[in-house]
Amino acid sequence: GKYNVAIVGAAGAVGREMLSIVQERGLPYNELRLLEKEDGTFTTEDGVEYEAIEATPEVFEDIDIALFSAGSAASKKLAPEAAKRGTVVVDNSSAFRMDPEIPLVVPEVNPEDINNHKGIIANPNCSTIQMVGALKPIYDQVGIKRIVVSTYQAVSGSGKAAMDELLEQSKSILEGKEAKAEVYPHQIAFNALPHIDIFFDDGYTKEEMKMVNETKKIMGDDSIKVTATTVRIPVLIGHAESVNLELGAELEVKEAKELLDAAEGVRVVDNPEELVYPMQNQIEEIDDILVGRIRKDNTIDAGLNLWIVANNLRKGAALNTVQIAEKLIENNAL
Ligand code: 11C
Repeated sequence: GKYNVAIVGAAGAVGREMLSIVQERGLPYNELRLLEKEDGTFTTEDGVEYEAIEATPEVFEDIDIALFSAGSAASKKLAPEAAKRGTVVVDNSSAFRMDPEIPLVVPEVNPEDINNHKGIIANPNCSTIQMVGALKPIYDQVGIKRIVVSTYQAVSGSGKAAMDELLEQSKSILEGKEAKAEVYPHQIAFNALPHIDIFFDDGYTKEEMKMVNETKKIMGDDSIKVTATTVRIPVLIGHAESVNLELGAELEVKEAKELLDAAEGVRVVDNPEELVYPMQNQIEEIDDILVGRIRKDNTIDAGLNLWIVANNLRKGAALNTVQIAEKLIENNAL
């Protein structure tokens, strides 16, 4: 069968990726309805002009699957309206992720949770997706007691305006002019900001707590200890993560590589002799989660260090939502 599919927030950084991935992967749609804050057109990087219509509750009437990436406020308002009308929503915002009634899914990690939906499925945060995707095969083999993660995140995680800001600031600075900061509280060009999303009273940021809480929910294991430091760096696309693990049992580097290489959606890029390791400037067209710098942490009994890189707009967002939609269709779970 064919399905009516909607993309909410189609003109945004993630929405545009959804649009191209839906077409690229051949999601069997009948109509692809592009929705935005208001009626209008937008042009993608390949020069194609698209028309978007205003996202109102009524436009979901005949929609089977809606991919949402228009921010939490839009999701909170419109996702329940869509679900009420029989649409299955795959929501990329943080609005519903920690709701115990709503599945939070990475298809390579917890595909079975898809079938428990009541109209809304949440897509995890980008930095969480790439971490759990890489850690799942290791977790299944030896268990994971504790995760210490530091991130190096691209500005596209904040949307298109932040990408423009990085480019404009870089240009201004190279021309000896003043750099204007609007999206971020400080200059991001030639800088690193240890601050993503809002701060809580205990000093952690919301991005850090997403990594802690979403990891436990997706892995279905509250006993995993997670501590995170999330940092914005002047890269356009691609998040990197330094991950230190305390495992349930010893795992040799060779075995870790074999496990990761065999896992769906994961690729080992690790050959220090040839100076080969995952890098953010190689990730623009890549769907896989890349893992390198795999080495033992000999300061603890069963320690392992990894460097994980993925495309935050694709696997971290748009691709994962489309993969959830594919599973919904495959499982007859609409
Ligand atoms: C960032 N992780 O890189 C964020 C973007 O919870 O969906 C995604 C925010 C979210 O800024």
